Amino acid sequence: MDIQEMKDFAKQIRVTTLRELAVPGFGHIGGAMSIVETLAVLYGKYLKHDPKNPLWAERDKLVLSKGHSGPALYATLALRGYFPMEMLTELNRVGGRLPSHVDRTKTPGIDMTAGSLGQGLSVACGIALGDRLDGRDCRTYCIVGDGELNEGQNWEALMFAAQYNLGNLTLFVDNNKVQLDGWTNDIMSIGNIKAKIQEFGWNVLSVDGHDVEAVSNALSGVVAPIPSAIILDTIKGKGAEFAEAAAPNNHHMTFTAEQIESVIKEIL
Ligand SMILES: Cc1ncc(C[n+]2csc(CCOP(=O)(O)OP(=O)(O)O)c2C)c(N)n1
Repeated sequence: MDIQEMKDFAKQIRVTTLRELAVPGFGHIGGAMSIVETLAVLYGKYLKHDPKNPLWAERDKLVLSKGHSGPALYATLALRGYFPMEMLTELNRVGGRLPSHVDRTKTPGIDMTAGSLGQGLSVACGIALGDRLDGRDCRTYCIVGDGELNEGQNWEALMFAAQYNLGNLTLFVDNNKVQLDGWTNDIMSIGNIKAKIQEFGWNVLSVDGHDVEAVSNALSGVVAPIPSAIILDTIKGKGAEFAEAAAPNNHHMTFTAEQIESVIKEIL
């Protein structure tokens, strides 16, 4: 996809995610909306994948470590043809294939089961190292939240990736400044994320996470022999006005079908 197509794809992902969330009437709207542009760029251009063969060994892998943001990834996977669009109605349904937190045993296209925060980057390191040891030419992408970086295991993984020169690993930090119950700066500030990760020996870029062109340009600049991180400056709830306005209480919300439809009208 070119830049305009990726912008259109982002809009489609945002609207599809909102319609998906409208079915149960509750869910993790905030952290889903903040990664939409990143998913559009990954699945629109960069990710080497095959929706008809989700377990293709040579594919690039995506670890959505902030697994509660599944609704946006499910919408993306459905739009790319991993499963029928009608399956999106199963979100958050007991026994359904789209659980509230992503699960690789339930949904085609999910590469790691997540929900217990802080573990994804370690798993991504293992996948990237394993691909390299097996001679596979593929990349691993991992998305963590800024609040999630409060978990110490991330910092072990940052050291590990630098030590083993995991140039085939790209980390996205969705820096939407909010976590479950407040602003990250008020709960446990992570300070200058860029400087910290750089100091761990990574190649680090910072971009507006809602600017498709900027995210795309950042991704084209991550061909380094060392691991790369892209810090995404984002807004929790982006595009869903009622959710944006509720920050920092917009992690998990209830909403009406009317609220969702009026937001969709604004987007379209
Ligand atoms: C180990 C662990 N501790 C606590 C939680 C509860 N929890 C779920 S989401 C969340 C906040 C995450 O914040 P952030 O990573 O910034 O996510 P985002 O704002 O992007 O949704 C917390 C504390 C969890 N899922 N796992």
